[in-house]
Amino acid sequence: MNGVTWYDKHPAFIVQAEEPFNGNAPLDFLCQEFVTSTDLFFCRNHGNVPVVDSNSYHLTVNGMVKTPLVLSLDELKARFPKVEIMATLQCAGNRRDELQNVAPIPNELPWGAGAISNAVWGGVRLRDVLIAAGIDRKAKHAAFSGLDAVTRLGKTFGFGGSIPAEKTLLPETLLAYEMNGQPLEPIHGFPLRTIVPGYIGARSVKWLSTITLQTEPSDNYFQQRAYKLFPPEVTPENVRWEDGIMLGENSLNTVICYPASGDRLPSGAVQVLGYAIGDGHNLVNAVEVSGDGKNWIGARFLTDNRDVWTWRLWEASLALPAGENEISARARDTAGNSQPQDTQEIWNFKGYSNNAWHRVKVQVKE
Ligand SMILES: Nc1nc2c(c(=O)[nH]1)N[C@H]1C(S)=C(S)[C@@H](COP(=O)(O)O)O[C@H]1N2
Ligand SMILES: [Mo]
Repeated sequence: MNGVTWYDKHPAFIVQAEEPFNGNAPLDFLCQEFVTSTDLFFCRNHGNVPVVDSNSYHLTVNGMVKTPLVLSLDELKARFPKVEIMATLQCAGNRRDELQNVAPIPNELPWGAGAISNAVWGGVRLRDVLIAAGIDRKAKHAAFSGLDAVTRLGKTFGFGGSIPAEKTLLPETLLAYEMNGQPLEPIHGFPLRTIVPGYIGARSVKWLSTITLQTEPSDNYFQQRAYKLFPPEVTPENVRWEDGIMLGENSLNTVICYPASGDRLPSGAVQVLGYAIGDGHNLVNAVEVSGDGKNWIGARFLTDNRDVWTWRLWEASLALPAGENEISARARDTAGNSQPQDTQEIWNFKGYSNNAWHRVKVQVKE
């Protein structure tokens, strides 16, 4: 694999799977940039990367609207004002590997803590498009469908999912055609994707083909089966899919990006670096770090952005004794929410939403 770069990704990019293509930046790269460079932005795909011709491409808006729309990319750009929003995408499977240490989670990617990245998205407000189509106030959900081909349960279909109608009308929810000032890369959804700030990455549907306004959530596999949360006692054998919670907003999370587990560090103060992300409604306003699980110190935020859907990078300096040390990090938000201490209580058989305190074990030299 050395020397091979996939989809114009950085040589340091860690490829989790080649087909479908999944990968992320090393954590020490990730925490160095507030806005992640596109070549380090994580990729999460469930099917192929479709090659879409932007000249013949069109977006369909249908369902509970007065005037269904079929828009080319040029029409979309000409009819609606362009806006830019900075938003962090996090896959609900971020940090699954720690849940897999509690009990096996077969057939799911063993994501570390790198399935998250931050970008500036350019596009039009979904709200503007839905107002132009005349959204019916009885519509409760907007269902999105992509042009890729995913096979599940013997059927092949485009990846899809939905968000509540209220979220479609908020100014941050976009139909994005640009990422970090450039047209979307094919791997990130060219020519158009949804960006749903504050929500799990799965609702930011790439290669967007259709938006359908309806009374119920999407019937797509990725809304009805995958990306649902179950209690720890539920297994693939006894699951009743309709009982799961459809994931929407992110959960409050923080991760130590540097040092990494297994690092051998010189004696003296250790600089600890990481990211924190809120639940989509409340701002993360405290990150605490500990070397012994008892004494905690406050981290310093390195970034000023206070949008609730944008991550915050932080730094702390920790004095550690020689020998093995476990560094822990935890965050709180302006509503007083905190994170669960351990992975056991939040383990779930699909491996989603791990937001337990993050821990790394390091060796400090004499
Ligand atoms: N059409 C389509 N959209 C998709 C996906 C996909 O497989 N197909 N994956 C989703 C998931 S689970 C995540 S976390 C984000 C990842 O976006 P990225 O690959 O641009 O980082 O895209 C979402 N949109
Ligand atoms: Mo995801």
